[in-house]
Amino acid sequence: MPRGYISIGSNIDRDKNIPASLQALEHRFGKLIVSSIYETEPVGFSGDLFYNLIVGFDSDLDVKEVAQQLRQIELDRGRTRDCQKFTARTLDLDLILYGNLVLRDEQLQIPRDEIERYAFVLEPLAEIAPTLKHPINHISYAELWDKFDKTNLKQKRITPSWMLTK
Ligand code: PH2
Ligand code: MG
Repeated sequence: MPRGYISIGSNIDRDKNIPASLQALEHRFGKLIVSSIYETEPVGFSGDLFYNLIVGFDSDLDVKEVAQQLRQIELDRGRTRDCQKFTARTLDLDLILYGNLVLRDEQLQIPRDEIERYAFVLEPLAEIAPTLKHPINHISYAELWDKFDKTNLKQKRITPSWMLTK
């Protein structure tokens, strides 16, 4: 059964949308492996700070079906699909990895290039899957994070109050 990893981000109503997304993901995919939450500066635009995290899950669903479920959870959280990558969002759920699958078509890119490009994806991924290797370059996420250029890095681990009561 492949293990998938989802990158989660929100910078609108994040203290509502992140816990709601975790509940919805657990409902659909069962037990989750959940990273710490990182508070991050928006990359590519200016605006409110994000919460970003990564969750892992095990599933036998087809990858397209998983992606469809993620789109539905985003819509349930009031996401509008205006196709703007660099804008504020209530909830962004990106499937970044699905086992060792390598897939590129109009809808899906697995593994997502963002794993190596963005600290808000790589740091939480390295936290929960340090020894796992990237399916294309075969380098572990711990090593990729170790080598990542951290100058001007604007993110920190935080513990929102709703996490303490979980
Ligand atoms: N997502 C983007 C663009 N910029 N910046 C942060 N900090 N976190 C994100 O999740 C994010 C972003 C496009 O999806
Ligand atoms: Mg995204």
